[in-house]
Amino acid sequence: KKSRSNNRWDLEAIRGVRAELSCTRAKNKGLYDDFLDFAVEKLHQHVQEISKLPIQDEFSNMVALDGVSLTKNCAYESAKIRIFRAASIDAGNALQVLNLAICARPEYDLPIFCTDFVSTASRNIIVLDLNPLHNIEQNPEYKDKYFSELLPMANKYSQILPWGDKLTAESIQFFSPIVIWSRPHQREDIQNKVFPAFQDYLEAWLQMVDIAQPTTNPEQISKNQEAHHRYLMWRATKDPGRNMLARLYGEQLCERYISEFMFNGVNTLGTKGFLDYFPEYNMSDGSISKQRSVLGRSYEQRPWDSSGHFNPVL
Ligand code: BLA
Repeated sequence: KKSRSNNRWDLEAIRGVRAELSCTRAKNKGLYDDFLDFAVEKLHQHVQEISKLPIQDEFSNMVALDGVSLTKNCAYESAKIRIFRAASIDAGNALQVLNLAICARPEYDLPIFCTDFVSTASRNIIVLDLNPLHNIEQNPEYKDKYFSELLPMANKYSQILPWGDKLTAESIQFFSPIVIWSRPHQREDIQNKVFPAFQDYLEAWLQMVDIAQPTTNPEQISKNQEAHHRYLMWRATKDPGRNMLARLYGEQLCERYISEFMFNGVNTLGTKGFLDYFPEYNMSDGSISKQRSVLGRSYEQRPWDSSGHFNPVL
C-alpha cells in the first residue's frame, strides 16, 4: 500500500517539475537551444524527404533522478541520412549539453557530423567535427574529397577556439584535420565563438550531402557500414558522457539510452564486438578493459598543421 502511494506522489512530483520546467524554460532558454533550432531548420531547408524518427517513450523528455534535469531528444531520417539525432540536457547552471550526431546511409561515405558541447558552472568542453568515416592518413583521396577545401574554415576557427590541451589519445583516429577541440573559459564564448563555428560546419556538411551520390558497389557499401559500426562501437563503449548519464538516469536506463538512442546502430549495423575492432582493450580474462583509454592522454597541441598534415609534437 505504502509503495503505491509513494508511486502516485512521484508521478505528481514529476508532473509538477515538468510544468515548472516548461515555465522557466520559456523565460530561461537552455544554453544550446538556439544551436539545435538552427540545426533542425537547416536540415529541413537542405534535405529532401525528411521525416521524424519515432522515439521510444522512455527516451522522450527524460527527467533525471534528481527530478529537475531534463534531457530532450529528437531524431530524423531522410533519403540520404540514416539518423540525425540530438540529445540536449538542461540542468540549469550546473549542466548544459548538446550532443548531436548525423550519420549518412551506408551508400554514402560522408563524414559523421558530430558535436559534443558540455558546459558546467565552471567549464566548457567543445568538440565539433566532421568525423571521417575512413582513416585519413591511409586514404589521402578521402581527405582530399571532403576536408582539403575546408581547411581555411578550420584554420580560422582553430585560432578563435584554441586547442583544448591533452585528450584521450584514441579519439584522434576518429577526428579530422578540421576538428575543433576547445575549452573556452567564458560562457559568452559559446554564443560568440562556438555558435558561428557550429553554423559554418553544419552548412559545410549539408553542402556535402547536397552533392553526394550513392554508390551501388556492394563492397563499398559494406565498407561504409562497417566504418559506421566501428565508430558507434567506440562511442557507445567509451563515451566520456557515460558516467554523467548513469548518475542522471541510473545504470539501466543509461545503457539502453546509449545503445538504442545515442549510438543507435551499434546493435544493428554489424555483428562484430568491441574487441574485434579494438583488441588493445582485451584483458587477460577476455573481458574489455574498463579503462576509457589504454593509451592515456596525449596531443598537448593541435596535431595537424594548417595544411592538414598530421604532424604531432610529442
Ligand atoms: C569530455 N568529450 C569529452 C572529451 C572529448 C569528448 C574528446 C575530452 C575528454 C577526453 O579526452 O576524452 C568527445 N571523444 C569525444 C567525441 C569523440 C571522442 C565526440 O572520442 C568521437 C569519436 N558528453 C556527452 C554527454 C555528456 C558528456 C551526453 O555526450 C554528459 C551527460 C559529457 N564529455 C562529457 C564530460 C566530459 C566530456 C563530462 C569531461 C570528462 C572528462 O574530462 O573526463
